[in-house]
Amino acid sequence: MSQKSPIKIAVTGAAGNIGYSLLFPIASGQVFGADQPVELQLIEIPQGLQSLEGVKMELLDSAFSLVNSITCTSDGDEGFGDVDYAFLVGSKPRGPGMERADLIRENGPIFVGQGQAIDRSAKENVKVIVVGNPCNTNCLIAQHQAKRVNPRNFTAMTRLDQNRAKAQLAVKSGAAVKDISRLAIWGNHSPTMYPDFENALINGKALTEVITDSEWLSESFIKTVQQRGKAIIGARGKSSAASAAWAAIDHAADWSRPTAAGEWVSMAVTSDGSYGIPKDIIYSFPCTVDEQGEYHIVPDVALSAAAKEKAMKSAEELLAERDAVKGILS
Ligand code: NAX
Repeated sequence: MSQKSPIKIAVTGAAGNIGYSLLFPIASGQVFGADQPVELQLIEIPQGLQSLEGVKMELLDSAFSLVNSITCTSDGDEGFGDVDYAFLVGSKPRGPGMERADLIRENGPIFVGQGQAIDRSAKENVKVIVVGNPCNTNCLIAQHQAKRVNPRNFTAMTRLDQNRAKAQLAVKSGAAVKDISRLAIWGNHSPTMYPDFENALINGKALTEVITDSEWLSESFIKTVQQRGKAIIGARGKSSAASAAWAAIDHAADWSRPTAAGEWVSMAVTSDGSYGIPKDIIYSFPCTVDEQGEYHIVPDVALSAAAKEKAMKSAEELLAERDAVKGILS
């Protein structure tokens, strides 16, 4: 039997908490298929390289039959060289007393450099998944630097928010997570995101007919999803890592295969002006993916006045973030 050609996968921040949880499922074939060999190109800042060597040793010790090679580097051109997928995970965490705008300014230059390296060195059809926060705006920054790559190929991750929302709804309704569909996240990966329960289904039935506690849905549910990251830090003393890695895996896997009939996946993608959301910001919409691995924003989703207001509020936040980094957008 002839073997598939290997695909090259770059992961930045590969020695970090999310990186550590992300690399093993990728190496095992759970993301790109049990017959798909991979070449891992792991990128860290120089201070992270020693720890990254340890991660490489563990990957080797797992004896994954699909891993053809593992490169550890601080050089963007080497790390992104010829890659098919790039997971941009590495960025500086928010420090004590730091405002969101400070974080955006601190991390912006990282994504300028990585966008430029992707432009010079990655495959033209590379698929980029930005996880490092503030992920929507970091994605926008990198996208602006990589003019050779189709802007559609830059996406940011709101899948963790979708997964969190589905899990909350499953607990509340007593249904299984798999029975909940069309739960989409709108907007920014931030506390302004809007988890749209109005269009969600449980076993094909309107979710609002199954969960009739409308106050819980419009207040407690939305807040819980919006604040879940903070709650995890409060409980664990560290930010979400394994669940974030699994969400990145879901995002990548769902971008590489057709979406199940009737289902939607949340992806932060370049706005084309749908639903009145300003064009060219990286905004999370309900999407479907076709046979060719192309995503499409789901058209004609009915949004109530309250939902539209929330969706627009998150867009306004993204416009303000774009404004904060306009000096580094080319
Ligand atoms: P860690 O601090 O554990 O790891 C980050 C790693 O990135 C470190 O090893 C660091 O050396 C490396 N790094 C920093 N700058 C780099 C650069 N310029 N090039 C390459 N590597 C670099 O953080 P971790 O818990 O792994 O989180 C990573 C990012 O994901 C953070 O920005 C975090 O806020 C973000 N998250 C995003 C989520 C989402 O849903 N989009 C949820 C989880 C998480 O909060």
